[in-house]
Amino acid sequence: MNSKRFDKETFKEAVKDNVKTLYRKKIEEASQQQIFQAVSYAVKEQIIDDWLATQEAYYQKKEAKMVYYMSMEFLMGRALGNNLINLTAYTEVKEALDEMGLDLNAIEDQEPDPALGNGGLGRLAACFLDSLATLNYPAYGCGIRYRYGMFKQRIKDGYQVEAPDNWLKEGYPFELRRPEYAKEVRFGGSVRFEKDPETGRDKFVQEGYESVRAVPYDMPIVGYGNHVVNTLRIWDAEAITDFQLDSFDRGDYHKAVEQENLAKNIVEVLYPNDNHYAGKELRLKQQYFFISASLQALLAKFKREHGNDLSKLPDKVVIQMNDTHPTIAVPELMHLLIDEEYLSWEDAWEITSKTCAYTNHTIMAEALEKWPIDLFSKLLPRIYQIIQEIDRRFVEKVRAKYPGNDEKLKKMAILWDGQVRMANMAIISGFSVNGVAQLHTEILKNQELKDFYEMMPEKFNNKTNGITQRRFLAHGNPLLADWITARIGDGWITDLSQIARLKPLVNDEQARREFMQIKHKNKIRLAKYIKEHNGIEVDPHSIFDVQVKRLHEYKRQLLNILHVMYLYNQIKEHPEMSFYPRTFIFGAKAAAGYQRAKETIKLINSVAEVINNDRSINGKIKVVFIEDYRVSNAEMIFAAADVSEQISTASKEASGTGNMKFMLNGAPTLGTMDGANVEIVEEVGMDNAFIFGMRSEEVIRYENHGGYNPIDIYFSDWELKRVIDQLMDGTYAHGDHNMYKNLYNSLLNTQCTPRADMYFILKDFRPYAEAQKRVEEAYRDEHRWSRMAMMNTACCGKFTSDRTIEEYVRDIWKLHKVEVTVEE
Ligand code: 26W
Repeated sequence: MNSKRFDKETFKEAVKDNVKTLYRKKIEEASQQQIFQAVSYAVKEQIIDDWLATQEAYYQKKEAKMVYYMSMEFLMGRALGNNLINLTAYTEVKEALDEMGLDLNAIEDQEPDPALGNGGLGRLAACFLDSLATLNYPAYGCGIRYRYGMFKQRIKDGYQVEAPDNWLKEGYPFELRRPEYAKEVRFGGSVRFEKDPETGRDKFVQEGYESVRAVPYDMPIVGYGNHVVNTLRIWDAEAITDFQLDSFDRGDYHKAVEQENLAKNIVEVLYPNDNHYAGKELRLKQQYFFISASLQALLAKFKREHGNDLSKLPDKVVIQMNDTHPTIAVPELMHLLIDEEYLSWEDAWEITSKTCAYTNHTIMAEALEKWPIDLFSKLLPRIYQIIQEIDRRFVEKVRAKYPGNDEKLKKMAILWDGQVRMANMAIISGFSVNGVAQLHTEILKNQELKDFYEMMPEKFNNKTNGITQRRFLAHGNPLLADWITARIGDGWITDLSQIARLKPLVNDEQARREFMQIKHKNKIRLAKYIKEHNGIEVDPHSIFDVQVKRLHEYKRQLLNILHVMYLYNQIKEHPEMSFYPRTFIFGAKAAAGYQRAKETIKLINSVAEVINNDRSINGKIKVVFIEDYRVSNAEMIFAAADVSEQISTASKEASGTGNMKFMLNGAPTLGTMDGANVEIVEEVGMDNAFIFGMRSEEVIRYENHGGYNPIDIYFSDWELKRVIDQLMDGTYAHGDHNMYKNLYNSLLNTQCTPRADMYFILKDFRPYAEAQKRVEEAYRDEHRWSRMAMMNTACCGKFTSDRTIEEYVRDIWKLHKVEVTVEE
C-alpha cells in the first residue's frame, strides 16, 4: 500500500461504509461473514479501477493477441488473501483491520473455497491465470459457473460422506454478472439446408431444438504489483423466458418446462471424477454449453475490435484446450465460421486449425473421452456432421500416406467402433499437442500417441507444469516468505529463479537453524489445526510425512498405508528398536462412485484409530486423515511438511504439481521416477531426494508383455504377507473379515480386473520401505536434513508457473506483454 489508493484510513472508512450499506449495521454488530463481505467489496473496489484500465489497455493495443484458456475446471481457492498479496496490500490491510480490532486471518476463513475443479488439472488452470496476469499477458479463462463445486468431504465412522458445496450461498463478492453478454446455446433437433432467397447461398437451419441462455459471470484475476487484472469468465445457464411464454401460448407447455429444467441442470454440479470418464450425457451438454457460449463471445469481440475479416483470427486469438474436455471447440468453431459467417470449409479449417491447441494431462486409458455416436449425434446433430467431415478428410490422408494399413485408422480415426474419440479430434485439428512433463511427453510420443507423432511430429512439444509461488509461498507460508525476502530481497515473488541465491546459505549454520525454526512453527500451526479438526495430538518434533492428493489407485495411497501397518507391526514386535517418531498425514477425496478408493480412505482411518489409541507404542507413530482436503488447507499443509510423498506407479502420473509445492516449502521428495519428479531430482540432485522403485520403462515393458505375478512376492516376503493378510483378519475392522476384501483382491486375485496388482504395489513395497529407512536416517542427522530441506527450496526455481507460461507464450501462443498504467 505504497499507493494512495490503498490508504489505510480510506480503507477503514470503506469497510465501515460497506457494513452500513450492505447490512445496515455498525462494525461491532456485524457477523464475521458480513465483515468478510464488507472487506471484500472494499478490495474489489480497488480492483475494478485496474480491471477497467487493463481492458482499456488491451483495446488500445489492437495488435495484442489474446489467449483463451478453455477449461471445465478452475480450482481457484480463496480470492481475498491472494488478491491482497497481488495488490501488494496484504500487510497494510492486515494492519488497518488490526486497528479496527479485526483479524484478517479469521476474515479470510469466512470465504468459501471456490472449488470449481477436481485436482491437478483444475489447479493448474488457476496457477496459469495468476501467472498470465502477473506477466502482463492478455488472457481470458473460460469455464462453467457450477452451482455446486467439488463436494465437501466429511468423515463418518472412518468413511467418506459427500456433502454439497453450496459456495454461492452467502453471495460471492468477487464475481460480476454480465447479462449484456448473454448468448443462446442450442441442443438437439435436426438440421436442414435451404437456399437463402436473398443471397442464393446455402443456409443452415436448425429445427426443433431446445435452448438455454448462457449468462457470463466475470471474476478478476489480479496480477502481482502490475495493475493488470485479467478475467475468468464462467457461464451460468438460465431458461430463455420469452421462448417459454411463446411456447406456453402455443400450448407447448411441456417444452417450456423442459427448457427450464435443461437450464437448471446444466450447470448444477461439477462432475467429481478425476481421471475417469463416465460417458454421461449431461457432461457433454456442459462441455458444449460453455464452449459454444465462449466462442460466440470470442467471435463477437473479435469482430467488434478487428472487423469482419476472420482470416486474421489466428493472429489475434489462440484457444488452449485444457485436456479433451473442451475440444468440442474445434467443430463448434467450424460451425460458427461456416454456418454463421458463411466461410468455405477450407477457409474455416485453415482458421480453426491455426487457432486451436491441445494439452494432454493423462495417459490413463480410463480417462479418455469417447462419446457414443448415437448419443452425440442426437444431442449435437450439426456438430456431429462437421466431425464426420473432419474425420473423412483425415482418413483420406491416412489412406494416402499408409495405403492398405487399417491398423493406422484403428488407432487414429476420430470415429471408430461407434464412438467419437475426442483426443484424436484434438490432435488432428489443432496446431500443437503438448504433454505436461518431459517424461510424460516422451511417453506420448513413443507409446500412447506414437502413430500421430510419426505422422505429424512438428505438433508435439513439452511444457513442464509449474505452480504459483504467490499463493503457495507468499500467501501460504508467510514466515518463510518474509525470511527469504530478508535474505535475498523480494525479487523471487515475480522471478523465482532468484531463489537459487539461497544455495550458498545452506552452508550457513545460522541460516539453516532459522529455516528449520520456521518449519517448526508451521508444524505447530498444522498440529493445532489437527487438534481442532481431528482431536488428535501430534508432536511437532516428529517427522511430518505427508501425502495429499486425489485418491486414486495409481497414486498408491495404499502402498503408503500398508507400509504404516508394517512399521506398526515392527514396533509392536520389537519395542526396543530405535524408531524416530513419525506423523503420517493423509488428505484425499475419492470420486463418489470409486469403491476401492473409498475403501482405502476407510482403511487409513481405521489404521489411524488403532495406532493412535495404542498407548504401548508411546506415540511413535500417529496417523492423521485430514478431512476435506482443499486449496485453503493445502497451503498450510505444504508449509508444514517434512516429507513429500510422490509415490505413483512410474509412468502413470503425467506431472504432478503438489510435488512442486512441497519442494518450494522445503520438503524433500520421497518418490518414484515419475512425472515431474524426474525433473525435480534433476534440479535438486539425487542426494536431496529419496527415489525408489520401478522405472517407467520397466512398468511399460510389463504392461506390454505381461509377466508380473504378485503372488510370488507375497509368498516370499512374510512381513509383507502378514500386512496384506491383516486386511482380511479383522485387525483394522473390529473383527470384520470383509471390510477390505476389494482391496485385498485388487492386490492378489488374478481374477480381478484386468490383472492383479495393476499398480505394482507388492513389487515396489520393499524398495519403498528401504527408502523410508533412508528418510529416517537422514532426518536424525539435523545438519544433513536442514541442508536437504533448504536445498529443495533453493532449487525449485524451474517449477514456477511463470516459467511454464513463458514457454507456452514462446512456443505456442506468441503473445506480447501489455503494460497497464494507472494514476495513483
Ligand atoms: C473425463 C474425466 C476426467 C477428468 C479429469 C479425465 C481426466 C481428468 C484430468 C485430466 C485429470 C487430471 O487432473 N490430471 C492431472 O493433471 C495435472 C496437471 O497437468 C498433472 O499434474 C497430473 O499428473 C494429472 O494427473
